[in-house]
Amino acid sequence: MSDGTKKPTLHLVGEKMETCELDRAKMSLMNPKVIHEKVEERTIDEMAKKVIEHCLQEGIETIWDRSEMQEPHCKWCSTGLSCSRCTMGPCRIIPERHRDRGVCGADADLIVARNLLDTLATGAASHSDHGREIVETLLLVGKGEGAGYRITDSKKLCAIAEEYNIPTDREVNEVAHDLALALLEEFGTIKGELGLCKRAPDATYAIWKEAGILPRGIDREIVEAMHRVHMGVGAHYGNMLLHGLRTALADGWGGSMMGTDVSDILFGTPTPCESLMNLGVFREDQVNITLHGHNPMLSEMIVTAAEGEKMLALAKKYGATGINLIGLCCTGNELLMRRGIPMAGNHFNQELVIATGALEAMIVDYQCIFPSLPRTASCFHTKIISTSPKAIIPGSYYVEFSPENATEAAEVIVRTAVENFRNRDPAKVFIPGKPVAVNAGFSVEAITAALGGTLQPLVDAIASGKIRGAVGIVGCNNPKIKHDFGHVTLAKELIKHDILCVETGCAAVASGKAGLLTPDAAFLAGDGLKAICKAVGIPPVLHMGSCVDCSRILVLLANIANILGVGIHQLPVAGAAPEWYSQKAVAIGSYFVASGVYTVLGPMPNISGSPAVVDLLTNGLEDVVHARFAVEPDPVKAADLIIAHIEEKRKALGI
Ligand code: BF8
Repeated sequence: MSDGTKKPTLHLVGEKMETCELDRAKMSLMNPKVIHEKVEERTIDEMAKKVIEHCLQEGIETIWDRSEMQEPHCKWCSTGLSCSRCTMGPCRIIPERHRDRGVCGADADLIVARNLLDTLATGAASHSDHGREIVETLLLVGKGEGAGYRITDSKKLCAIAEEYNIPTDREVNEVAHDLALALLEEFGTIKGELGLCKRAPDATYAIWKEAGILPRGIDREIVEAMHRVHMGVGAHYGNMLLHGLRTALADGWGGSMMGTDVSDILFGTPTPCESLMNLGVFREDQVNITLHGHNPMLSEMIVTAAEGEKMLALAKKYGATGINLIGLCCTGNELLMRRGIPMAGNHFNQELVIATGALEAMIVDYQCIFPSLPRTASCFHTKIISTSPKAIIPGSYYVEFSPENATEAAEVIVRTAVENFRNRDPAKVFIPGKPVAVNAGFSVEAITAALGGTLQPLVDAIASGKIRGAVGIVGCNNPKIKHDFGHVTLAKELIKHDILCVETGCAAVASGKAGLLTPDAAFLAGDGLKAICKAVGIPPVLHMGSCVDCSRILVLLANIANILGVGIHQLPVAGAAPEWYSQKAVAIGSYFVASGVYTVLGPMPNISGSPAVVDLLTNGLEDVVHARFAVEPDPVKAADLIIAHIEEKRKALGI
């Protein structure tokens, strides 16, 4: 945490970036047919198609161009068979050349497992460090030093405090102070286990105990994972990957869960709301600001600053009619869930928003932010403003943001954006169309309230077969899968078969852009799910938040399992990450599986160089945690796998 005593100022990091122009002639982009084919193979997002076409015509580089330039990908790295951890190497396993061990003696199984554990721990660290920053802000509020922040949901504060045996019959700030300390303690606790794991059903908890994967502390598991991947420590692939499950559980039932819960305490627990989505949310007559990244600590303060009279007056002085805040990726999901702020899109929309030519500033904190955004922005007047000392981006403008200087920093940032409106070139503005309606805000509390204060009606609907089961569709975009195609096709297939979808992250945004997040989308569902959606007034695909909010899915499953008196692994449910790319997604998929949820991945992880590792993850884990991974890039076939799994679980439960 920064000391926050310095007055926030804005400065350019390094030099302004050179533009990112494509060599159009070399890439055959002078030919409209080539452009059309490229657009069609890149995305199903209709607004994105128009902007991608515009980018190709103008020669503006995007993720898809860079992906093409990287092909063919290294086959050793793609299969996990390369290791560059130490200077005895780097090494590659090439059996046909009799290179079946690295210099240190590690074989294919170990190299693959080490790489995977490293990837997973990176993801768990990212979520958990985000969670820690939120809890540190709660501590400041508890101390009366959290200028600009306050407790918004004191009911949730007290409910969680009670889980930690913290007395609640006192001032909320005192409760917040003690809860923050109890949660921070979980990062390095010597209690031997994480308190939030007690939310799991008894049967699930018992499985973790039996398997030796009950997490002992958030930082501890991540540090131990890093220790195990050092040369000469972990030598058994299975032993290493079991620790991976423990690390993932520390994320899902620890760091991520805190990120969700404490964000709710500080900024409000989401309730159902209506908003708009896709690249059509830009306003030609207003100052447009996108909020991109993950931590609501920053974005909530930007919203407060942008809503103030002072900034509105400044916007008007420069000829704008107002300030239009727009969400992207998980920050966008946080703002949509709690404040109904419109969203431009998900991961692969982040460059396209700049190419609208109508973006005054993109404000970022960390995670999933392309380091090349300042290059894209250099084609326009857009300012990329980075804010976290952990993620300073060359070519961006930087304003250091901390909870202590939040109000002032937010004002500097919004002012910079507003002042940039006068630099917009109207000739470059390209807003591709109109946005679609979405409903969001489905926290566990909101779902429970919509059902009359208990999840029993949902359990009854599942038991009667009106709803066959539920699937958490989560994760990213990946150039190996057509943008949004995996998410949307899978969700449509599942709801057609009366399976309720609960979604987070970029998956939820894909569904939103495709029109699945409205009660009207129930017409695409099977008769049973359609009837429930109509009776309750909910969409067949529920937006449950950002990626740390995958912890909401865990709590939902735990609550359903507790009503039925079973473990999570017995429920007719599944997880899916049809377009995942990130280390964080590996952590999420792993804590889903470790919690008992069969999980189908779209893109294959970089592990195929070890059949033993593949077999452990897709079969062997069944004996350990009663769940496993599957990999199926075709979303229709993935739906078939999930439907078969759900029917099998229903049969076992006798429903
Ligand atoms: O954490 S879904 S691309 S934005 S990693 Fe990133 Fe993936 Fe989107 Fe949010 Ni999650």
